[in-house]
Amino acid sequence: MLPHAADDISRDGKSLILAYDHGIEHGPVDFEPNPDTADPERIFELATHEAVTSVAVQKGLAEAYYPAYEDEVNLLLKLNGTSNLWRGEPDSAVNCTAEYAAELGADAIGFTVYGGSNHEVEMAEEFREAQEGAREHDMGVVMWSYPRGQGLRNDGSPDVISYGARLGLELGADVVKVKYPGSAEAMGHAVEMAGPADVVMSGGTMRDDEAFLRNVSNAIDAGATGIAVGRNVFQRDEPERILDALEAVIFQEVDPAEALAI
Ligand code: FBP
Repeated sequence: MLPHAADDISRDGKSLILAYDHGIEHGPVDFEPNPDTADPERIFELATHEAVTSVAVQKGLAEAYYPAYEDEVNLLLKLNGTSNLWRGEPDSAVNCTAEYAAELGADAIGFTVYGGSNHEVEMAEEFREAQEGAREHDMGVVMWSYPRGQGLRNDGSPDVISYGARLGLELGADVVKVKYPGSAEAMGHAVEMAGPADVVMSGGTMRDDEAFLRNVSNAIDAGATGIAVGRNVFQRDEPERILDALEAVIFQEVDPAEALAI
């Protein structure tokens, strides 16, 4: 395995990013299944679980909560993000610079690029600035590569997801986060297109334990290095239990049924 700038947010080449930017991206509705999770403290506590290799948050949460957790948790600071109140063509406001992320103690930066959107050109240019800033400060770069917008009829198709993975490589991401394309074979193609960049799948909407873990296991078998997951952890009644199972599936490569029985 090649050494790269995202080693600080992985363990043995694998990663579990606990994503918690939902308060901006989707709004309070995402906390309804488990109301305690509206409190960021609960998520930072969860991020101390051994399975979690970093927590992905926006600047405001990092400023308020990270100082108390900096010895126990790796910070992946999301530099852009837009609320669900926005109704335009997919776009994401740059809310933080790489320089300020470094000041806050970030180990890596996260950045969304909506390839295919009317705003793709400007987003790629913003990504360039963030990526080069991260390199200056020795931080890893994680791209949320989510092609969507204007002409894209099916943003979850395997071809589109592989193209998203390739965009990440071409633009200089260390880790590319893509939607699960529906099968191990399709994930394998995305991994191949990403070359030396790591590919992690995004968790998506809530699924039952075994179906969710089966997708994760298929992704790992296909060469993905982990997951960036939010709702499938914090919307569960017992988030720690699914983190225990994810630890087994991702880092020990245990079969999902067995992982749930541990
Ligand atoms: P989930 O595991 O909850 O899907 O979180 C991953 C993530 O990429 C978040 O970082 C982000 O807020 C959300 O999904 C965006 O999901 P979508 O683009 O489907 O609204």
